[in-house]
Amino acid sequence: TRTIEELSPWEDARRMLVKAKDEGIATVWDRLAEQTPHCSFCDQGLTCNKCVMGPCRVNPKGPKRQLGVCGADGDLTVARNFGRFVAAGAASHSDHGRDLLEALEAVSHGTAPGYAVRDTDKLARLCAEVGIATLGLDAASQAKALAEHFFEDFGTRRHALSLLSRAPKKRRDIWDATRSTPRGIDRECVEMLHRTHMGVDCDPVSICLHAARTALADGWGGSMIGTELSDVLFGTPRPATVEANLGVLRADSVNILVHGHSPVVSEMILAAARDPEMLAKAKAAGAAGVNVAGLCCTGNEVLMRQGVPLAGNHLMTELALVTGAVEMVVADYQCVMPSLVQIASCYHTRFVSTSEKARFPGGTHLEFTLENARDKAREAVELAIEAFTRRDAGRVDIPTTPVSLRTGYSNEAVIEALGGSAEPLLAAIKIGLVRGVVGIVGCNNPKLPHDGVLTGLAKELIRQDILVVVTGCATVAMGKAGLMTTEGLEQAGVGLAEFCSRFDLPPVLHVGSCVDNSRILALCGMLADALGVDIADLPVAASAPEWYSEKAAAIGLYAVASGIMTHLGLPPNILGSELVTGLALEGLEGVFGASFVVEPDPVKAAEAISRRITAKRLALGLND
Ligand code: NFS
Repeated sequence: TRTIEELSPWEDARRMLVKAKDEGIATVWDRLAEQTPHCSFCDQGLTCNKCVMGPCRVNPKGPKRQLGVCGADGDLTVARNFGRFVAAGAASHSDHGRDLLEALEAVSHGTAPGYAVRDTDKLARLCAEVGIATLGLDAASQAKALAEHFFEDFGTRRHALSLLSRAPKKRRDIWDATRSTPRGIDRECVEMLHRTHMGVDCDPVSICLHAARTALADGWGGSMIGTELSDVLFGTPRPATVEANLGVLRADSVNILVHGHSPVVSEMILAAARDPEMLAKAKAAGAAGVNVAGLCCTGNEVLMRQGVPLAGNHLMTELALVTGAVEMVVADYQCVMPSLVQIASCYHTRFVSTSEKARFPGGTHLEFTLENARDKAREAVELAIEAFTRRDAGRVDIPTTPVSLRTGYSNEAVIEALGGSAEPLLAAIKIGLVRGVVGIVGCNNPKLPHDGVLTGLAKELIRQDILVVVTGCATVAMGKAGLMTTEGLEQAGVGLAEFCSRFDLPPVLHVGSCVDNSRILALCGMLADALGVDIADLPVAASAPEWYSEKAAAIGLYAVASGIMTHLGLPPNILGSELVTGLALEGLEGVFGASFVVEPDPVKAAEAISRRITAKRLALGLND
C-alpha cells in the first residue's frame, strides 16, 4: 500500500485523506488497492463480451484459446474494444454538445426562460462562418438558423461536418484520402457500434481508422459545437483572476459544489445562488451567504466565464465532501463518481442529480429541463440552505488557503491579449523565443501520483520555452503548482518569460473545459493557415498525462488524427495486440503525420515532446 504522501502532493488532499481514514470513509484510492492486480486479459484488451457465445478471453500466444468462439483473434478483439471505447468518449462529448444545441434552439423559440444569447457577436460570426446570411435577421432568428444547421451535423449530413473548414486544406485532403473525414457526428459513433458487432468489420486496421474518424467527429464536431454554443449562450471567456483548491469553501457560508460538465445546469445554479432573495434566506438560516464552487469540467466552464472558484479536480471530488463543509453537490453528467452519493450520506451533504440521463440512486433527483431550470435551480439552493442548518460544525475542516490563477483564455481573448492578431505569437515561434505550444489536458488517475505527471511535465516544458495551454482537470493542478499567474514565469525559460511578460500572460494558459480542447484544434488550424502549412508541420504537441476516461481516449485520438503528436501517461487497454499497439505508437505517423507516445515519467515525456518540437522547427527552417 502507498502512503498518503505518495498519493497526493497537496496539503488539502493529504489532510482530507487523513480525515477520511479517521472517519472510516473509503476513497477511490482504497477501491483501486482492492481491485489491484487487475485482470490481465482485460488490462490488455483481450476480453470480449460482445456476444453470448462468449464471453471470451483470447490468448494470442496460445497454445489454447488463441481465438474467441466466433474466431476473432487477439488483434481483432483489441481493435473492437478500442473502437467502442473511443466511440463512447466521442458520444459523451457530442451528446453534451447536443444539449447546448437544444438550449440554443429553445432560446430561439423563447421556450427557455433564464437562458439567452449573451454573445450576439459570436452568434453572428458563427452564422457567417457556416454560410447563413445574417442581414436583417435578429438574434433569435440567427439562433434558430444556426441550431438547424448544426443539427444536421449531428445526424443527416452526408459528406463532411461544417466546422472542418477550420482545418487546413492539406489536413482535409489527408482525411479524404484515408477515408477518415467525419460525416455525421452521431453517424460515426453508430457506425462504430455496427462495425464492431460480431461478423462486421474484421480488419483491425480498418476499425482503428474508423476510430480516428469517430474521434474527429468529436473534436471538430460535437465538442467544437459544444464550446462555440456555450460561448454564445453564456459569454465568450475573458481573462480574469480566480481562486482554487479546497480553501475556496467557506466555513460561514452555504457551500454548493457544481460538478459534471454542462454549463446549462451550473450557470442556472449560479444565477439562483446570486439572487438577493436566496441570500436573505441563507442569512435567515444563519449563514453569511451562498458560496458556489466548481469541480471538474463544469467547474472549468463557470470558472472561465463567471470567475467561480474551483474547489478541485477529479481526485478531489470525494475529498471535497470529507471537509464536512459542503451542503450540496449538484451534478449533471460525466466523471461524477457514484461513490459521491455514499460519501455525501456520511455527512449532512445533499447529492443532487439533475439530468434525465444521469440518475444516482440514493441522491435527490431534481430533473432540470430548459423550461424549468430556473425554478429547479432555486429549489436546489433552498435545499442547500436547509442542509446548512444540519451541518455538524465539529466535523468541519477546510484545509489550506486558496491559490490564485488566471483564466479566461478563449482564442478570442488570446488574440486580443496579443494586440488583435496571432502574429506576435507566430513571430515569437519563428525566432525561437517560444519554441512551441503544448496542450496538457484531461483527468487524474489514481494509478498515478495525483497531479504529479501533469505538473512535472508542465514545469519541464515551460522551462524549455514551450508555451502550455491547459483544460479540464489539468487546470487546478497547474494552479496549485503556481504556474497560472505571471509569478509562474520565474519557472519559465528566458525566452518564454520574455514573450509572456510582454503580453502580461502566465506561462500556462487556461483555455477551458475538456470540450474546449476544440479551441486548441481551432487555434492550431489558425496557426497552420497563417504559416501556409499543415497542423502536422507545427511545433506543437498534446498530452493527457493522467487520463482515465473514454472521453480522453477520443481526445487523444482526434489530436493525433489532426496531426498532433500526443503523449499519454499510461496506455489504453491495447497492449494485447502488437498490431494495434504498433499502429498507435508508430503506424499512425504514416497515416496522419502523428502518433502516440506513452511515458509515465514527466521528465522523459518532456524530452520526447521537446525532441518532436525541435524536429518540427528544423523542418520549417527555424532555428532551435
Ligand atoms: Ni476531461 Fe477527464 Fe472529466 Fe473533465 Fe476531468 S476527468 S476527460 S478533465 S472532469 S472530462
